[in-house]
Amino acid sequence: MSTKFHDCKPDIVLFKRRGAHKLPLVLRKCVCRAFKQESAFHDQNRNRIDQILGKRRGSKPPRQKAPRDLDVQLLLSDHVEAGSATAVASTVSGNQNPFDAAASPRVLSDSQLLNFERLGHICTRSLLDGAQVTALHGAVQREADNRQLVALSHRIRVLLPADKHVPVHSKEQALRHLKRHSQELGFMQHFNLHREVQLIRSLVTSRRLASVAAQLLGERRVRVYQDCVFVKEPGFTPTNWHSDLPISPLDTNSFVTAWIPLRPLKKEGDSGLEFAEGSHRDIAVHAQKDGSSRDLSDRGYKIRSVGRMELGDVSWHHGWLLHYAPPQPLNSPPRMALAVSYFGDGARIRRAEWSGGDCMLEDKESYADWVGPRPGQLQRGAVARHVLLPVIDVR
Ligand SMILES: O=C(O)CCC(=O)C(=O)O
Repeated sequence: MSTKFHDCKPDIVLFKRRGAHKLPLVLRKCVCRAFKQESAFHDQNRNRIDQILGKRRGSKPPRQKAPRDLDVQLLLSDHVEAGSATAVASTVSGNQNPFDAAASPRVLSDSQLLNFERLGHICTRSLLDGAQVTALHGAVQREADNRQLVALSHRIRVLLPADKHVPVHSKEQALRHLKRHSQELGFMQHFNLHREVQLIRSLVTSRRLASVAAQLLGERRVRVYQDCVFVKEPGFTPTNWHSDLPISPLDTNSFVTAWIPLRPLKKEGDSGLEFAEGSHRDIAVHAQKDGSSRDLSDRGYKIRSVGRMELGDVSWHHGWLLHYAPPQPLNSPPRMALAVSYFGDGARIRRAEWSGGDCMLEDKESYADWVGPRPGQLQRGAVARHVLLPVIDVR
């Protein structure tokens, strides 16, 4: 990357005039670095230039630096190299959020950003403190135990819409019904625990987590779309290939999910995520009949598993990236992962339903409170700004 900035120099003026946010992230970083280096060059050589021009040092008041484009300032202060971490960290000083108290925001490397752009996923190792994840596990487990029947009714509504009124009396009865009538059990889901549990709210609104989302998306403000706990009990079937954005009501490309296993996951013998690399850039795949094309064998994607994950590791995938998870083996304990999805502030709600239709059902539970015709809800086409979509400003 560092040898490439010269190529970008002529674009600097254009870049400033047009607004950095309209360029792809990798190009923005490249141009931004060129801009930084160009300014440093002028600062270092100003005395020499003044001598050549016959000017005497100190004879004139020092020249004011030209005010920089706001986006450039953001990229510089947000930027990944030494020194910038302090700038980012200073914005969180005094913050009581326990996840931010434990560590300052993680600054992503160029190769992580590039991998996310090209492949659609990355894993940030040890992003969270292991002991905090263990505490989260306890809090999530308590909620999940209380909500099991709600989650199973939701699963019946999604997988067997015609049976949506079937009463759910017990876990065993609901699982029997699902296994008898659907091939696809996959998981149980618990949505938006951050609305109930302070520790989870602290995590999803922490700069520790949200600043990674913002860097990956090239945003300065991100909103929490939802959190969702995915529980896969031993013997639960695969999570089918899908991408997250068609299931959401948002009209955006700026969407990322942090997937946080709540116990360490083995490479073999646990149901970790697998990704169809580059599929987030494959527009043609969405022209398939169901919008998600479950048979990927002829599309040439490289399938990559997230592999072993330790406590505190976080896997990130783009909203259009196709992903899957294998069955949870019978001889492994349940696998529980907290998925937190963020989107760039300013996204709108899609005007029309996604043509895939039924896949909208899965997240409906999550967004039903803020999308709709009732007072206080957002209409289609509106900017998705709502008290139920917490915003995090990572500047
Ligand atoms: O944990 C799983 O099995 C599915 C997770 C998922 O699809 C997601 O986080 O987007």
